[in-house]
Amino acid sequence: MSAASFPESFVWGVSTSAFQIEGATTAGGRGPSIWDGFSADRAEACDHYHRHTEDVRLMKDLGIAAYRFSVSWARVIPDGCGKVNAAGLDFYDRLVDELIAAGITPYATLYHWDLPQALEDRGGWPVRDTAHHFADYAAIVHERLGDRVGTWFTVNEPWVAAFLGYGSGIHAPGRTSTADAFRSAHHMLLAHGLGVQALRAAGASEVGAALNISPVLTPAQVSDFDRELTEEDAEAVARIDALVNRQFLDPMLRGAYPTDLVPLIERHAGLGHVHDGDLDVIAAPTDLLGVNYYSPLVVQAQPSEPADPAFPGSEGVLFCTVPTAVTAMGWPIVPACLSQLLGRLSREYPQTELMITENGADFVDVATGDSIHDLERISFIEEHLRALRTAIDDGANVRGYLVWTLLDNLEWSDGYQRKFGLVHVDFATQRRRPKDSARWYRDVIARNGLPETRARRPTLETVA
Ligand code: GBH
Repeated sequence: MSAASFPESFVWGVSTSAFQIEGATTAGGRGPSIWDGFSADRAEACDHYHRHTEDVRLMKDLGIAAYRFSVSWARVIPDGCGKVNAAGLDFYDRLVDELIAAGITPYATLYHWDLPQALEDRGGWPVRDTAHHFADYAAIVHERLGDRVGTWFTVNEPWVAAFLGYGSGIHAPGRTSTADAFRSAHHMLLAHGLGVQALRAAGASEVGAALNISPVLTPAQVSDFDRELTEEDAEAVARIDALVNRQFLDPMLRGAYPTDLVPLIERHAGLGHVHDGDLDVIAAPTDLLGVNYYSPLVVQAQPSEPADPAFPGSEGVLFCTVPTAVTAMGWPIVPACLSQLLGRLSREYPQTELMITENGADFVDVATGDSIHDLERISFIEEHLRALRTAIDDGANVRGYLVWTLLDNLEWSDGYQRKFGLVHVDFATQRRRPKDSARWYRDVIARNGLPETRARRPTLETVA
């Protein structure tokens, strides 16, 4: 294997999510979801519900092997439980057929944040029943697609859905209760476990979850991972790591909450919502861990700092900006964190095969005529692929890499201004145009490896 090539069986692809691309929020019998009215922008998104054939063709042109999409719960079961909407299932049925005809393996995610509004009206994720409704929904989707979809992700990034949706309130449903955020997190874990059981019982071949795993570092560690920490900084790092990462990894993969997190959960939410036996359900064996990696969280101890509502218990922890390159959203670009993260997961959870289920970045793209020059995106992906290659050399078991994302889309609370796509979308006309990064990624896939020469970041002049 040359320095820039990947294992022969390596799986290349892209990821999307239903609410961010489908649009058609009232078409074909879909029920409302918590996100429909939450973002200030109209939810027409990429109108993928009507344009899926074109979008599958775009993916075929990229030469990808795998496409991870999410299923809209409210399209399949408009009230979240009870009556099934056949037209909703028909949509995913057609999509899967088209993917297979294009030689693309479908990977389905069952929950990417778009809870049916009807279930939110009954209490949402803070309520335990929601986890049981999720398992019923999982079985229904599997019944229709399971003959062609082999790989299933239960929940996507439960930390974000619980702590931004119910804690800080910057995501739908916009509630701000720390107790509810912890309860939501537990019920999403339970939904995962019950979902795994339901999918296994139905004969699913592979199941897992996709987690946002953010390495937590001090500013000094960003340039030197091995830097010794003061006791205070080490404690701050461990506290944030427990909240964001281990709160989900440990129950799923070790059958227990991290011992350093339990007192915090108890203080904010009690433990009454954690029933006997739940952790056995949550720890049902899985086949694959989806890793969504964007950037590290950089923190240091700072006694006067108040808690950030998205990170309960973070009093005394300062979230820092560091002098690295950043994406347009201001997220630090630290590709080496990806190697470090994959190494850590391989050591601490060795039984689990890994897959990068999301990695990508938003930048302000430069258009010249019909072309869209997104060298910064190329460089971002390239550097992360080099870091991934390093981790594989060091023994990490990584099946593949999925770019976030195929299309410029509806970026949650940030709306349409954020551009994460390999393909540009003109939201006035819905015209799609592959960016330079799409062509570059196609070449990477075709040669199963990186080009010999690195992409150069554009200079300030070319961006202006
Ligand atoms: C992913 O989430 C989503 O799965 C996807 O739908 C979305 O479009 C994509 O990223 C781009 O945003 O800023 O304090 O919350 C990524 C979520 C963002 C979670 C960065 C951790 C850092 C901490 N991650 N975030 S904070």
